[in-house]
Amino acid sequence: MALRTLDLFCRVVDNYGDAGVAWRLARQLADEHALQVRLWLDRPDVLGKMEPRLNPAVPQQQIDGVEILRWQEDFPETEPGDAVIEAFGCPLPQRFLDAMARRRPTPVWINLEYLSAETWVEGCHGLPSPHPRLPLTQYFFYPGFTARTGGLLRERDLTAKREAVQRDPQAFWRSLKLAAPQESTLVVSLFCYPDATLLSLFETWAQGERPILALTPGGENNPAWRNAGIRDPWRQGKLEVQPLPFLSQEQYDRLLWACDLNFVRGEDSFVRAQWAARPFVWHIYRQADRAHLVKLEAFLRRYTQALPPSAALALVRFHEAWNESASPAATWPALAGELEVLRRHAAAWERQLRSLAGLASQLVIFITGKI
Ligand code: TRH
Repeated sequence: MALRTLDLFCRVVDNYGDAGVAWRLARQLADEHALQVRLWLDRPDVLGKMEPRLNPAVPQQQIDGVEILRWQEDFPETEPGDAVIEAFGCPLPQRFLDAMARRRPTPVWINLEYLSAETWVEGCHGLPSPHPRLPLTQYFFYPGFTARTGGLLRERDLTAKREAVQRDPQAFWRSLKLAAPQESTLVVSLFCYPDATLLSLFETWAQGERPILALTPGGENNPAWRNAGIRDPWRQGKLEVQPLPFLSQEQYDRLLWACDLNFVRGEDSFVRAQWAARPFVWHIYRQADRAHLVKLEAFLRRYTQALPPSAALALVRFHEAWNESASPAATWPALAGELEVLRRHAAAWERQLRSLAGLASQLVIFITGKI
């Protein structure tokens, strides 16, 4: 049997990443794999921030071939599709699970996990987990950075779109109503968690030698910016800070492509920064017992493997400070001194990642093999 219909469930735990990843995946499955996709989302308002075409007040709507439905507590009787994906282990409604168990054939059921660069991921990717009561088996699907994982979300036309903006970013700057930055200016995008040491970072940049333009999309929603007193554009020493509104996901991608250095966070912007083929700094999502630092180290170990020792050290030290909410004053000069090396490395890393199969294609192949 062929794979035609798919239900994707997503609960927003926190922030934007859950909805952001689910939306990218849903669109890609519909667009590139011609699947009929239903995206069940408990917080359409969160997606509405990234997708201006979405009306969060409407419980059911169609965008880019994806049917977006508000996931309500009182779940309606629904015939499940050929495959069901729960994003990040969000428990499915009991009524829907019962319907999955009744369906013939039963849907292929996937738990799409969070991204990690840790080595154990390869051993867990694709493992089955039988339901304790119902005749259903769930499969763990792990995104990752190696051929033995589910890979990363990457649209077919991503490279071409990125290269077009990077060849000529003028139209993009105009679309943000910004003048094109001077060649000598280091253009930085900043997206981070509220515990970031922004004021120290800005003081360090203001006192540096190179002009820096810091663009801060969505800063108005982040207490870190409010604490740093950023509302309007301002200048100090070599630094100019330009607040930007929270951009659509597509515009945010372009911003990452157009900048020289991107500060990103969580999961989705972290992946998109890698596709931007430009240096980046990752503010990882904090977890209990400092588990996030193990993940950070695992990623940095992979990412820095092919870097000269001085650039690797500069990048690791800066990440340690940034993720421990320490002042970046001591670690910034070394990082700034390695930016050219890091730029070449980011391009090589992107090419290497691009040589692996993308997540949506791998998912379709995996599901088709189980149908
Ligand atoms: O918002 P996040 O912190 O999301 C996090 C992570 O996903 C984390 O792993 C998860 O556990 C937690 O949520 C619950 O960061 P992330 O993952 O980068 O998601 C941000 C999304 O917002 C991403 O899809 C890009 C998008 N975005 C825009 O569309 N416009 C913008 O202006 C900005 C700054 C982001």
